Amino acid sequence: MIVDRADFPLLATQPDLHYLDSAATSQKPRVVLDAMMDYYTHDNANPHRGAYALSARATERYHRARERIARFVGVRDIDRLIFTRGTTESLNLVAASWGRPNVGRGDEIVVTGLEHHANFVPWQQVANEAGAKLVICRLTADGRVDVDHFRSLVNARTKIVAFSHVSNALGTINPVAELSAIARRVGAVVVVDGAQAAPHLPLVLDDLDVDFYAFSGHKMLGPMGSGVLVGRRELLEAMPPYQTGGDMIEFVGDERSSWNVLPHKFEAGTPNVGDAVGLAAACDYLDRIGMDAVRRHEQMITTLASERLAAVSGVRIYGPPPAERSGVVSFTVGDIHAHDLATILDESGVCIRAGHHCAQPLMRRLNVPATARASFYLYSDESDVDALVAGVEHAREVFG
Ligand code: C6P
Repeated sequence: MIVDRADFPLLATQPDLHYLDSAATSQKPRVVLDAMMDYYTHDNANPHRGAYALSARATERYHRARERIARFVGVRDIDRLIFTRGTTESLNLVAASWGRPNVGRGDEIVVTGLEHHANFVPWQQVANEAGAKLVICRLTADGRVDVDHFRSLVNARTKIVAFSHVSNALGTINPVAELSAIARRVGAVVVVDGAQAAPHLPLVLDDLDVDFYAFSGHKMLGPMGSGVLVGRRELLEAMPPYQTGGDMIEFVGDERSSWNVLPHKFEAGTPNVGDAVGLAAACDYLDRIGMDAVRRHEQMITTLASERLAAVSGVRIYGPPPAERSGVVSFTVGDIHAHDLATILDESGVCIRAGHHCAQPLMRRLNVPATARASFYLYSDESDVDALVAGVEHAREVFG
């Protein structure tokens, strides 16, 4: 553990809990809860609207939160950082506002077999509606994107390539720069699902040659309901709005309307200031620890968990070697169903996720109905690994 468990009220008050489901959502440090409480206690008003000091303060806090989060992910032009409800909404925004108007009959969209449904189904929908083709890149036996196959799929008909930076189900870290360079050669738009990367890897998005990058606040110590889309300015400016209503308009005529400037064009309605403030506080907390230290810690704990689990008879681990994975260990234990395993582990306070992890195309390719997934974060430690391994051994005894 590289942080004090006492920083996290839920973990501090439940000392016997082994929370190994941080890829689903992270626990929240007190500083995040305090920042939100402070906003609602002192500065809460509807921003951008009221002509009074309190509303101006709310507007200022929203703006400062955007600046802080942009700095955390290495984005200088803060207007290209759009607040959303999470990765799912960010990706649906791109599919609706860039995909629908730009993808036509005969075009192709390339995704990979690793994708979370949030980066698969929106593209499937765009393709089906447009009469375009969804092309799915193969994986290697150890759960990486087969880059040669990817290269062979990308051609003059490819309008969009969409892939995850880090797989939620296997933890595979994809070679973003290499994949985006392949897409660039044919002028395809590059969409990256960063839901499992932003919380765990140091990021400088200005240095990544991608058009859209999506992530969720709640997986990186921030509140649920906070999320981000970072887009290329020229594309965002040319795109129609995703939703219409208050805040996102410049002028509303009886027949036509015009749109506000970025980022407001894509933030219709009352903004979620409290959650943006909470996510900014999460960025402060993560930067104090240092994302390099977060990554090192997760590599250590994931390697330890993988080695210890692999030594249990019947355990099969999916995905690349631990050094090339984020803090995820996806595994099966003999014939024991992942849900039964999760139930047994829960009896000893070990929280893991079991199932298809919203990645059914991947499960089909792995030829398993479900896996058990333990996922780690900066508050995980060796006692969590001990409890996980003991629980798995116990499950083996129970199920013979
Ligand atoms: N994965 C998991 O347990 P939202 O729900 O919008 O915050 O994030 C969706 C999403 C998109 N892409 C990836 C790679 C993800 O991991 C997730 C969320 C959670 O793996 C819940 S299914």
